[in-house]
Amino acid sequence: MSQPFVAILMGSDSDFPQVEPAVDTLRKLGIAVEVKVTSAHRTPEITHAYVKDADQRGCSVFICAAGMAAHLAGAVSANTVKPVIGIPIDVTLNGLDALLSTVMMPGGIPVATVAIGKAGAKNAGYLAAQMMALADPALAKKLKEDRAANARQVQEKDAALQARLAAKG
Ligand code: RP5
Repeated sequence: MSQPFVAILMGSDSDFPQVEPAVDTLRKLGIAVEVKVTSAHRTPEITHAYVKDADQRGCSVFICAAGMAAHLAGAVSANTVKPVIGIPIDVTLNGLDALLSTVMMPGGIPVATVAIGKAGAKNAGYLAAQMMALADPALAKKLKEDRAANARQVQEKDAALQARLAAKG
């Protein structure tokens, strides 16, 4: 059986700077990733064919990023019953256009929509990993360790801030 992987689709290569944290997060957790530029509007047939093919090859979760009238996540969800996570990209209107286009799906075709831009992309990576961890105890352990490391970093930052404030008197 082929290795499970996450497919990250984006509507344009111009989306990549905001999508990159999703790639980094998944790679940090040791999850295989495929990244593809394909558009719901500009390359609908290629998008459809890729989703069907990736689904059959063992894609566990699809992450879809698009800006403006962002229909990519919805178009992907229409063609698979694998979980689909949508990242609204900030191109125009501060990303609000993409947020509403991604999140407001009709009943029966879900898209789990994360925050606009880079923070959303990071969370898309974590959310996909958490979904995969339901059937992968080793991955669940990595995620718990990652959370603990994050908490330690916050505590260290707090300690540094307290030290700076104390030094000011
Ligand atoms: C969307 O249109 C893409 O996802 C991108 O966010 C936006 C603009 O694309 P480019 O004109 O930069 O290729 O479909």
